[in-house]
Amino acid sequence: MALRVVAAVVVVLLAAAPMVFGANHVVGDSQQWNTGVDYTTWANNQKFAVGDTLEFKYGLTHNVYEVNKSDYDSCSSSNPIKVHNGGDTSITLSSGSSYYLCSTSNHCSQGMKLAVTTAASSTPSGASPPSGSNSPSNGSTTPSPPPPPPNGSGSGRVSSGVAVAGVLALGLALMG
Ligand SMILES: *[C@@H]1O[C@H](CO)[C@@H](O)[C@H](O)[C@H]1NC(C)=O
Ligand SMILES: *[C@@H]1O[C@H](CO)[C@@H](O)[C@H](O)[C@H]1NC(C)=O
Ligand SMILES: *[C@@H]1O[C@H](CO)[C@@H](O)[C@H](O)[C@H]1NC(C)=O
Ligand SMILES: [Cu+2]
Repeated sequence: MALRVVAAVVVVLLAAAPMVFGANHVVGDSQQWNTGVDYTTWANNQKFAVGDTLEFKYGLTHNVYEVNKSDYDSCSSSNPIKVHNGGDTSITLSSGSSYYLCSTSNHCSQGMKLAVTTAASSTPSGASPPSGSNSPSNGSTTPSPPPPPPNGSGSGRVSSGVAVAGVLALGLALMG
């Protein structure tokens, strides 16, 4: 009996896990994808992770061009990586930076442009390892500890889900 309950709980949680993975960021929140919105400020208040989705909602006079950094900086829409139309565009984020703008008339230069950078997943950027005088002599010294695991990533959310599953299963097993 208890085993069957535990099995059912685990199955349900495993089935639910993919739905937990990846937050959806509605660009501009209630202001959506529009002129007159500061998307730099908006993006600075978001935490983007690999696997999250960006959802652009916009009127049909607008569009979403994915461009490279220099085209983002100069508001050039002549070499888009991808073009989206239709008023509701979802984009799944991969690692690194991506750049978006609206190509309609001068909307981009009026601020209708967005740069998104996902959180670094493993190695911290910058800060090269110290060299020379400070390094310990080799041989008897213990190896330096491994870098801490990244937090706030999708895998972290999944493993916390697994931990919750374990606690629930244990509780049910003790009660049953
Ligand atoms: C962006 O694309 C343009 C046109 O293909 C190219 O000239 C430019 O070097 C690219 N910039 C970057 C940062 O990749
Ligand atoms: C100590 O490390 C340096 C550089 O990492 C290396 O050149 C040297 O051979 C090492 N010495 C010993 C005794 O392992
Ligand atoms: C990761 O942990 C550090 C220190 O524990 C914390 O300052 C940072 O905000 C955390 N990052 C995320 C994305 O939770
Ligand atoms: Cu526009």
